[in-house]
Amino acid sequence: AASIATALSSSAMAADMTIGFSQIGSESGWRAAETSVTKQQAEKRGITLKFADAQQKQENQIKAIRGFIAQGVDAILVAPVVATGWDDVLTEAKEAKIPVILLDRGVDASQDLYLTSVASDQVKEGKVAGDWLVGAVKDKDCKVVELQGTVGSTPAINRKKGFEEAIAGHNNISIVRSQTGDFTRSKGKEVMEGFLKAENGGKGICAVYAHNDDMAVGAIQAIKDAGLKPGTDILVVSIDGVPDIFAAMVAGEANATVELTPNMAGPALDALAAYKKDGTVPPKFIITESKLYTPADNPQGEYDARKGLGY
Ligand code: GYE
Repeated sequence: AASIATALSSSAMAADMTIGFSQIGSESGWRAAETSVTKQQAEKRGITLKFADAQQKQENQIKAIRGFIAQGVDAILVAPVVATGWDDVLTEAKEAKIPVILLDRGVDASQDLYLTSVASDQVKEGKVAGDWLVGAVKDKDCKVVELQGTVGSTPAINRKKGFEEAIAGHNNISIVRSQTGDFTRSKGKEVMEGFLKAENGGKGICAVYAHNDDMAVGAIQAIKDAGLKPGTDILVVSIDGVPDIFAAMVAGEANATVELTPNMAGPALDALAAYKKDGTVPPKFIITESKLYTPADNPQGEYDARKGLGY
C-alpha cells in the first residue's frame, strides 16, 4: 500500500509540474528532433511544457528564462547556444529555487548553478570522427577542410579539439581550412563552396569534417555542384546521425557519422522527478552515447528506424 501511495503521489506530482524549455532554435535536423522529442517526453509524463524558441540568440534565451522565473515554473530546461554569459540568469534561477537542467550543450559557469547537464561527450565525438579518418586514409596524405559549429558553442569547441587530438601524430593528415558553418545546411554549403574554390576546385581536398550532419549535407551538395563525387573524391565525416546522412550513405555520398540521441529530455525529466520526489541529487553530468556509423552499418535500416522518431 505504501508503494502504491508513493507511486500515485509522484505521478500526481509530475502531472502538476510546469516546466520552461528555452530552445536554441531550429538550425539543424537534430535540433528539430530534440524539440519534438522533448515535447513528447513532457506529455508522456503529464508535464506542462512552456516552449521558447530563441532564434539562435542568447539574449532571447536569457529573456525567456527570466520569464519562466517570473511565472514560477517548477524547473527550467535550457540548451545554451554559447558557453559564456550565463552566470547572472542562472544565479537568479537558483535564488528563486528553480532547478535548471542543461540539455546538449555546456556552459562556463559554476556547477552549482545547475542541477545536471544531459549531453554527449563532445570531445569524444570529435575523437571518434578523427579516429575513423585516420583508419580510412592509412598512410595516404590527406588535406582536411573543417566546417565548425556555432562560434563559442561547446560542441564547436570540443568537436574541434577531439578531432585534432585524433589526428595529432599522424603527419599525413592536416586541417588546411576551418571555418564556421553555424550548424546549418545552407551555411555548410556556402562555406564548402569557398573551400573548393580556394583548394584548386576541390582537387586538393581529401576529406571534409563537419561538426554536424546538416553542414555535411550542404557540403555534399557543393561537392556535387563542383563536379566531384562526395564519398569517393572527397570523404565526408560528421556528427549527429540524422536520417538525411544515412540517406547520403545509401547513395554512397557520406562515409561516417557519430550518433547523437535527440532524447536528452527523457533522462533529464527522470532526474528531475527523482529530485522533486525525495531530493535525490543526480550526477552533475549525464553523458549520452557516441556511436560511429559507416555505410557498413546498414544505413537504409538506420534511416528507416529514425524516420518518425521526432525527425
Ligand atoms: O550536434 C547540432 C545542433 O548542441 C550538440 O547542435 C548539439 C548540436 C548538434 O545544431 O546539430
